[in-house]
Amino acid sequence: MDIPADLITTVHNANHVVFLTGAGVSAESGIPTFRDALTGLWANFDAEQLASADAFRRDRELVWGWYEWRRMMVMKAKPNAAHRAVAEISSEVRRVDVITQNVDDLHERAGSQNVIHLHGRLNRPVCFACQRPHELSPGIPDEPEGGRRLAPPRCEYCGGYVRPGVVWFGEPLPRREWNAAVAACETCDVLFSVGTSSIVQPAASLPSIAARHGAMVVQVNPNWTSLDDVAAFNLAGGAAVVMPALFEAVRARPR
Ligand code: BJW
Ligand code: ZN
Repeated sequence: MDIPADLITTVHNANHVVFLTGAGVSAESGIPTFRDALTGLWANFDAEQLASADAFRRDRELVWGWYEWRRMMVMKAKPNAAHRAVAEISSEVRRVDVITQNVDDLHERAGSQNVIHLHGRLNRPVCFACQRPHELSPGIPDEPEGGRRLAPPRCEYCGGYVRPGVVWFGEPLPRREWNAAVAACETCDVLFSVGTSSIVQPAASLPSIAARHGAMVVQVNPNWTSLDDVAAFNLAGGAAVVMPALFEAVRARPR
């Protein structure tokens, strides 16, 4: 993968780089992207239909079972070369912020610090009624593999049902995370949008915020997205190939 010389120079001279990541960054760890067709036991379901509070109210065992199956898949998965390159580039740039839409913890497990999770996390469930955090039992859950439905635990404080600690359609993003993401985009020199379809708002507006404040926007994605028209560079390829190539090119450039 050839990285354009102008881009290497810009990253090399940057004080502050933001990575905005989506499901594509974890694809090469074996985690299906959100808009990939569901497979196996879940082939007859549509992720967009399962990721809402209404869906949970309608059929909480179906929704909880789906999220437990995904949590199990993430626990078994390993960070890939893209997660590692994002973590390693911190050694080359004064300030790096990782803003992710992903609900997995693969950036953290690759060594990135202070990852901003815009859409919550699979491993931080909360009570649907009182929002208090719920402690999960340790280890990899084994039940969801057997079937698609699973009863959610009950809240130890109020007896309500426990729900996944993620942001569903129609719900506001966590205020602190959103504010931190906007602030980072307003001051960065370069923003990389990696492996996201740039469809879901408000996360999809972050590259434009960065561009308005003078940052160079770069996209890493094997497929077309609406960001193609905004980005100064489109690096068309898988994140686990492009990101290590970028890191190596920046590191190899003499100071
Ligand atoms: C690779 C690769 C490789 C593959 N390497 N790349 C109309 C206009 C504007 C907004 C709206 C609208 N209608 C409705 C809305 C609002 C809605 C929205 O944006 N909907 C869109 C579908 C249109 N947004 C919301 O509801 C948000 N909240 C909100 O607006 O609140 C308002 C409010 C304010 C105050 C009070 C109350 C309410 C919340 C959005 C939450 C999104 N949540 C989800 C689910 C999280 C839990 C879960 O995972 O189950 O987050 S949705 C889903 O999409 C998930 C993802 O984080 C998010 C983004 O998806 P992502 O990461 O881009 O994945 P994909 O699959 O779409 O794309 C993968 C990409 O990777 C592709 O481009 C591939 O090409 C690429 N790729 N292999 C690199 N190897
Ligand atoms: Zn509760």
